Amino acid sequence: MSDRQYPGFFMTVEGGEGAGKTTNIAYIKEWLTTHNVEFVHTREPGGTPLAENIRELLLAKTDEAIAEKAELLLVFAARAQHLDQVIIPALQAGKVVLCDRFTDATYAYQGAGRGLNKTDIATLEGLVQGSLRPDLTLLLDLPVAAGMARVNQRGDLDRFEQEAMTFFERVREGYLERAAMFENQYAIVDASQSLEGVQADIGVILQNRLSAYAGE
Ligand code: Z5A
Repeated sequence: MSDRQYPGFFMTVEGGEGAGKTTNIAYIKEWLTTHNVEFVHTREPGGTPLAENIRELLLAKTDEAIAEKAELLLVFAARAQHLDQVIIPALQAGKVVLCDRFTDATYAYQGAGRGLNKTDIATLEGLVQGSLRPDLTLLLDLPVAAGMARVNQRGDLDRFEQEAMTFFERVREGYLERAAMFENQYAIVDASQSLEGVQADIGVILQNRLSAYAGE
């Protein structure tokens, strides 16, 4: 749970390649607007000009390979800025923060995917976030092959999207492992369903978890 010194609600959306985050975040924003919920939509890596610059460094395909620990530190540098400038002020103001990826992605991609030490990730998490954790993490889950089939239709792939299937299998397992460990934080949605089915499930979750923030 997030540090309840903040009156707002911290919601993150996670998932592997082709899980439909962008598509479903658009649906969530529509739901929040319809229910008169005051919210801030943001993303990681990114969310501020400085953090967006770090995002570009992380996603660009360059000749110089990024060392895994450099990647990890860049992710947390962007996060520190994002928390300071955007997330914490919004939570302090009592708003719902809808964040496209957060630290669970670091455990999944840098931890499970790259094989970096989870204790090191936890140390950085504590340094950058203190006790702040998402109140709700919506995990859009689907088999890797199905997700990749959707992504491959998109054309130009970024530095992460070029990884091997085995990397994405580990990422998926990493997310599912965290969902099992933090049952109160996570809501898993079967993202292999039709879009209508996925959004019906998301609607139920939002109704259950966010009605207290609705302005009806
Ligand atoms: N990263 C990291 O390593 N460590 C960290 O700590 C953080 C991030 C925070 C950028 O993320 C990268 O950063 C990410 C991990 C790393 N690696 N990658 N790749 P991002 O979130 O910006 O990028 P993304 O993963 O590509 O997300 P996305 O753009 O939202 O893509 P998506 O989940 O695939 O969503 P989509 O574009 O909505 O859907 C893909 C396609 O599927 C699209 O054509 C849809 O129309 C279709 N779709 C969606 N849902 C359905 C259903 N239900 N049925 C059929 N078709 C569907």
